[in-house]
Amino acid sequence: MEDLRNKYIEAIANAADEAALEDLRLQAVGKKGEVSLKMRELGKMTPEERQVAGPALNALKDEINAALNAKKAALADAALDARLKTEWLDVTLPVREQRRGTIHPISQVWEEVTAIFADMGFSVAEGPQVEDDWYNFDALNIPSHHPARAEMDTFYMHREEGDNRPPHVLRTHTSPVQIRTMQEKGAPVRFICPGRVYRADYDQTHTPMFHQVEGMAIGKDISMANLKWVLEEFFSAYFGTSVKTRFRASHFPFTEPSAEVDIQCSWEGGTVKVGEGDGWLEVLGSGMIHPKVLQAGGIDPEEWQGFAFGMGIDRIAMLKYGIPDLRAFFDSDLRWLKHYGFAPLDVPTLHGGLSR
Ligand code: 2NM
Repeated sequence: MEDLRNKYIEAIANAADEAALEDLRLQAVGKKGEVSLKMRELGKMTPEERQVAGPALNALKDEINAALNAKKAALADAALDARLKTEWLDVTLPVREQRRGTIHPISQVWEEVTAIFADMGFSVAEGPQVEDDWYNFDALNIPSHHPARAEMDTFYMHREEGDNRPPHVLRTHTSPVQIRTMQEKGAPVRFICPGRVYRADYDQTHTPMFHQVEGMAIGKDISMANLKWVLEEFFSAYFGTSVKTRFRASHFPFTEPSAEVDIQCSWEGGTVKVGEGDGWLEVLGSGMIHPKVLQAGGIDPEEWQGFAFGMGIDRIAMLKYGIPDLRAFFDSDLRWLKHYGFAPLDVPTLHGGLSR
């Protein structure tokens, strides 16, 4: 019995894992284990022999079971220790640097423009980017045969075969929003429409999606004189310095008369500086809203008149912030955004400053 005890106690102490322990348990105290077989022999013994061997065998069985349980717990502890070593975490290390996003220059300029016009009493209107061709063209006095429809490189959204209704288009300007807003609000009215517009054009100075802000003011006696003041006020606030404008006669289907507007600038040293010098830079189209356009907006041209204008947000963003390449606006390059982007939560206002 002493040999049996030594054999198992030693084997249990040396067991490598739980599977080996289970094998030993079966060999020793399982149903057909060595200790169990010995216990079966008790019946053949004399009562005297049994009185000695019985308790001894029971004690041996208990000792082996205890050794098995203790070794099992020790193996589990060792496994946990090993795992904790590999999963060790140094909570005293400094945290990783927080990545902070920036406000895209287009978003910044969009907000700046909105703040300046809001200060002059203009509200903001928005509308769909997928438009009826009536709102995008007809309502703006651009008839179906007009070359502008082709020239504008419109993205047409063709209907299913056999459906002869006119196609939808991706709006080529924000003017359709102006028609919708005239219809909704009537006159007098004063608002701007900033937004994304689409033309199938891609080169150094054109992207197929870009940003525009158009504006209009309608009243009983609104004139080009009011337009000139509003635009000079706008550009001076936007560039932070007094800016002269120059109006040149032009033609648009939706305005009559029409004018292209240049802003004063200097061209010294290969860089453009707005608000100084005697050079000019074209940045805007404008005019008195055509009577047919007022009519399309549900406003009586015999009673009301007004001005309208349109300019590129991306373009004036490049001018103000010295951004040389238009296409970089839409590359989503984080290094570019870090360089040209603006502090989040630093919302442009006239009292707090348009930008930092
Ligand atoms: C421009 C140039 C000139 C314009 C016209 C209208 C409307 F809705 F009254 F017809 N909105 N915007 C307009 C006029 C836009 O962009 C270069």
